[in-house]
Amino acid sequence: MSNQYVAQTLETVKRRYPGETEFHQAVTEVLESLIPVIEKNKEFEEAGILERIVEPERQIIFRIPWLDDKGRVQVNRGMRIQYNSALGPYKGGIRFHPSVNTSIIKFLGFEQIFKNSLTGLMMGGGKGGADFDPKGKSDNEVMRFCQSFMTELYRHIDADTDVPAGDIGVGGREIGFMFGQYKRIKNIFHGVLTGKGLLYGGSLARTEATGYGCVYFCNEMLKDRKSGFENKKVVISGSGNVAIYAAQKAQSLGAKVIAMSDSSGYVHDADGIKLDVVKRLKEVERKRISEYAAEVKSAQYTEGCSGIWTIPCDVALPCATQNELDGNAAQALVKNGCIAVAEGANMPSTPDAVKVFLDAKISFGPGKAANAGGVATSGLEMSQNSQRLAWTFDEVDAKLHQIMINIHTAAKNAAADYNTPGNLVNGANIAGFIKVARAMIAQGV
Ligand code: NDP
Ligand code: 2IT
Repeated sequence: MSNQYVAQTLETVKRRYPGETEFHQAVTEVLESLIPVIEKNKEFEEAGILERIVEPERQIIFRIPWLDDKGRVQVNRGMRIQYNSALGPYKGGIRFHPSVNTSIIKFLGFEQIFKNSLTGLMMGGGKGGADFDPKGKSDNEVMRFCQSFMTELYRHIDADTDVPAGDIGVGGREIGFMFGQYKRIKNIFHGVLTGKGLLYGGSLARTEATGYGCVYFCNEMLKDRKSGFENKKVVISGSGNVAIYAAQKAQSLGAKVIAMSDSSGYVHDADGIKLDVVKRLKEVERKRISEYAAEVKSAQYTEGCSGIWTIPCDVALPCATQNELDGNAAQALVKNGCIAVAEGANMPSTPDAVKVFLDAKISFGPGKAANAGGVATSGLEMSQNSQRLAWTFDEVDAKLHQIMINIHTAAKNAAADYNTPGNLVNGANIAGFIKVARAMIAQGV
């Protein structure tokens, strides 16, 4: 299926931003799945919605100078892309990783628009980051870096303007340092960041939310197949925030998690991953996943990441990074009997892999739907901060669970309405897009 308006918009994006491959990939997937919507609703083309929605409202790129422990000057590059504010303040994480560039932050910011729309909460889309590598840095170095990052960023954000949170390389420690610097400069204590510590305005269940939400979403997909997590073998890539809490929730629903990874390699533990060991190694000691196999005799460690998808499993949850699961990996999963894949990470499956999953008619939950529980719970943190109240873990978790059920239903219904029943890629893109597009029309050009 092709459409001239969609094709022209894609061509403009590629011409204007040459070489931004991840950004092109994300825009191509969304725009192609919107073709039936664009053809049925002429007002979107008349209002120029596509050419407006692909272009960020604002991009801020800045220098981050800081002093390392030896007193040497270091310089990183930071950015915040304020993508779309039709539904609320810009909202989305900050990533600290050496690979960060405008292509990656723009693909993430673009996806975030539709993800945030799917949550049903009042949040626009944005993303930020820096090419800083927290690995091997002391706590003091991380603190000085975070302070320098916020010394520029503070003037562009606010609780009702743009509310950043964590992503790869940014967890509770980094959010604490950034919050402290914001408060020092602005002399305001309010919810300008989410994922804060529980002592100073954080929400219970935000740490668990992305992983839990991904499993809640996957559970809905499994229910549609008259199945569930009980006794399922689950492979999870990554061993960071999302992966750890996806594993925890899957185990609590009766699944056996048999493999996890980091950017160096993966561990396979046929007896079932001992999550207390992973949590200590990763959350407390900041060590490599290879250490797990050194401690746990039933586990084997393999160097390199892609082999994890050749381990036979019923459910796969890619929770590490973009394009970590390619067409060959997808074929291996399908051949080995995998029935469901839910993306905890953003865009972890390549377009080839997505095609393999959809063609094989296994259940496939795309990231902007399946991992929306993190930002949804950030939205709940914003609500609690505005009210100056704190809800219990169970209250937040119940709201998160219901939001994930609602997102699944919305994506499923949109897929069916536009003649691709079961295709949650189309369904999530369509359901997320329509709300943003209608809000943009209502607010004028
Ligand atoms: P963390 O930094 O906590 O963990 C990231 C994990 O992924 C680590 O195990 C890391 O390994 C691995 N990883 C990172 N980069 C690569 C790479 N290039 N190749 C292989 N493995 C890699 O981040 P999160 O768990 O927060 O984020 C994981 C994914 O989930 C990302 O795609 C993020 O955008 C997405 N996400 C996160 C949300 C959140 O609330 N945190 C919400 C929604 C989505 P290593 O330690 O070796 O680098
Ligand atoms: O990709 C994501 O949705 C996140 N990193 C979480 C964003 C947020 O604002 O909580």
